Amino acid sequence: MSSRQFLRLEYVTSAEARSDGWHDVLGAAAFDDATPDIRALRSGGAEFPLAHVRTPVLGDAGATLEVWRVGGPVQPASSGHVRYSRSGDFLFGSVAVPEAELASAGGTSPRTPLESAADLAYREMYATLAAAGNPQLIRVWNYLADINLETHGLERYRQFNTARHAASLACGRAVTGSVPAASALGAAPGSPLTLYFLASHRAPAFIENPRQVSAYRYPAQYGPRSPAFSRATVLGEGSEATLFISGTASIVGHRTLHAGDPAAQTRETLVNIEALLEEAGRRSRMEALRLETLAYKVYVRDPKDWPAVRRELESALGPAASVLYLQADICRRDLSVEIEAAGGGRAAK
Ligand code: 3EB
Repeated sequence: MSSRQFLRLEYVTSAEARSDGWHDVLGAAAFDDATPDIRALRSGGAEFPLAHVRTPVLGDAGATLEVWRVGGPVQPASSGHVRYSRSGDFLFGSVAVPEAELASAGGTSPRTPLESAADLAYREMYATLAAAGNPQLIRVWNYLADINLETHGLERYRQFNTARHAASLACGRAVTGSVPAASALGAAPGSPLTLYFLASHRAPAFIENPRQVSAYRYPAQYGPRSPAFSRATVLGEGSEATLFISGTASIVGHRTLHAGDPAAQTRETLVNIEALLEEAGRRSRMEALRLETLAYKVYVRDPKDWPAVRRELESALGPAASVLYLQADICRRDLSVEIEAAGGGRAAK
């Protein structure tokens, strides 16, 4: 049988999106204010889960969709705050939890509204996975408003880490080692906590970066609970492998390098990504993936840094690479840029 299915990633502008076929879309994320486009998609019969992420798109592409396609028929469903779809071995889900919904949950609650929202989102995500036969999380994207703002005595990114850690343990999930690739970024003020995720019944390879301390082993100076993510995951082997590179930044060991120099941060980040490509190739007998063949999402904190960041990427990847630039706050104040990537499968051939 081995009806091997491949995940295929595309970034499409909303203008391109209207003319596309949607039958093989497992799930998608819309960046920037794509609300009218979402309505058009829905009225056109598109039923796949769609995360709405409020991070401005840099440049003039306008609202952009990140589209994950599979080979076969897709079954959409929902449960609580989770909208999800399954196709063969894959599950894609999207969850949005407004913090205001949780703010009245109880005056004596020891949790902040964000912690309550993250706790609920993660529990519902894990419950969805459990109901689907417990596939493994491969990749999670997390977006939260005011990520660097301190409230209740703790930066909101650190509150998020506290809740992710607790909810994962409570649901019997790993917080070190076998943890998904991830990104965690800021979103426009007032945005609900928004996650989307990919899961599979096959276990991925969990890849760490030899140049970096594993995020789940960060020392306590970065917050009371460490972020629970792997530097990358690889699903499948050889020419059928798909590589998911987590949000990657100018961090060596556990320290930020090149604070205040976005071009140098971009170069250091690319060195980290190359180290991950090498590790992934070694660990999963993948065809050597080259930097130029991946699809990238680049988060720039300050739009004025975008030209410098783009110059570095164009010189490293060439002009033809697939790169979506977004404005987003990053989880350490001294980071100006963060880059995630995915690639492989058929596209790598
Ligand atoms: C870092 O390397 C940068 O908390 O899920 C990157 C990817 C980062 C994922 C997360 C955080 C997360 O620590 C920040």
